[in-house]
Amino acid sequence: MKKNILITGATAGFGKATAELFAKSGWDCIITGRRQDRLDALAKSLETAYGVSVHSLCFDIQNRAAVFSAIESLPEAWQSIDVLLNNAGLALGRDSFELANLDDWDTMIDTNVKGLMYMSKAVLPLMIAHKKGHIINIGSTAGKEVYKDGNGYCASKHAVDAISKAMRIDLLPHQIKVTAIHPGAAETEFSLVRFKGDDQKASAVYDGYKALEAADIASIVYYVSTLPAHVCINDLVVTCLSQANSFYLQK
Ligand code: NDP
Ligand code: 8X3
Repeated sequence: MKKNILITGATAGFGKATAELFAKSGWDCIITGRRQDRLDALAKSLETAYGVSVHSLCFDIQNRAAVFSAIESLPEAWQSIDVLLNNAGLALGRDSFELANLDDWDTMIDTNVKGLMYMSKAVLPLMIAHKKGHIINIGSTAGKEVYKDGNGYCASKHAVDAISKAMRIDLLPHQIKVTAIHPGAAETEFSLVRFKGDDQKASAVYDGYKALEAADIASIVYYVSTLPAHVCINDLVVTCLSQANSFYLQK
């Protein structure tokens, strides 16, 4: 039977690469993000290239009402969701705690933590009703070790780690899988967003080594999503060969 995946943050990076891989493999996709033009272009290209159905939902994941109304708006044919990929997220700034920007903290917590919780809470009743489901949360190595000047972002990703563990316990009676994937440095729009459009600072993050690519994460999401029904990968840390953890990166 045809399967579908709901991907938050499908307009760039990991989310877009995941939509491409799943569509190529015959899955229907629900793609979300705030940039309607990118959603439209992606939907069109996936439908044309792979003959799958794509449904897009444009909303800001920080907005609780928008999250719930987006999910409530799903036509019945789309309400049986096999996989929810909680991927939308960002880092903003890299400053010492006393210098960090309060609005940046709010945005990271509202997006990476509260947005992920709202999405899960909105989708779960559908999964429970259909007696199946898999929630995959994108954490980070920043959710495993705290690094200097990472304060707000590291806090938000440690929260994703904790929320994933909590969900796994609480959802046991419903037989819903919960997987957390924690990538290290990956070359996407992530650093451009973090450094607020400063191209030089962003590209310096990836200088001197081969970072992960968005397609690497997509293939891991696909792998964990296609295991036998009784198998669940709970927690997975993935870095490029040049990175050991948040602290050690060989350039
Ligand atoms: P990108 O910046 O390339 O993509 C981020 C995606 O998140 C975009 O599609 C963006 O869509 C969406 N997004 C951001 N804020 C919101 C919002 N408020 N509402 C809805 N969608 C939103 O980054 P990545 O692909 O690298 O990041 C994806 C996830 O992976 C994030 O959670 C990030 O923290 C995590 N991660 C990234 C790593 C890296 O090194 N790249 C490593 C470890 C984890 P739009 O702007 O259209 O709303
Ligand atoms: C992204 C990886 O090292 O910039 O989550 O925090 S890092």
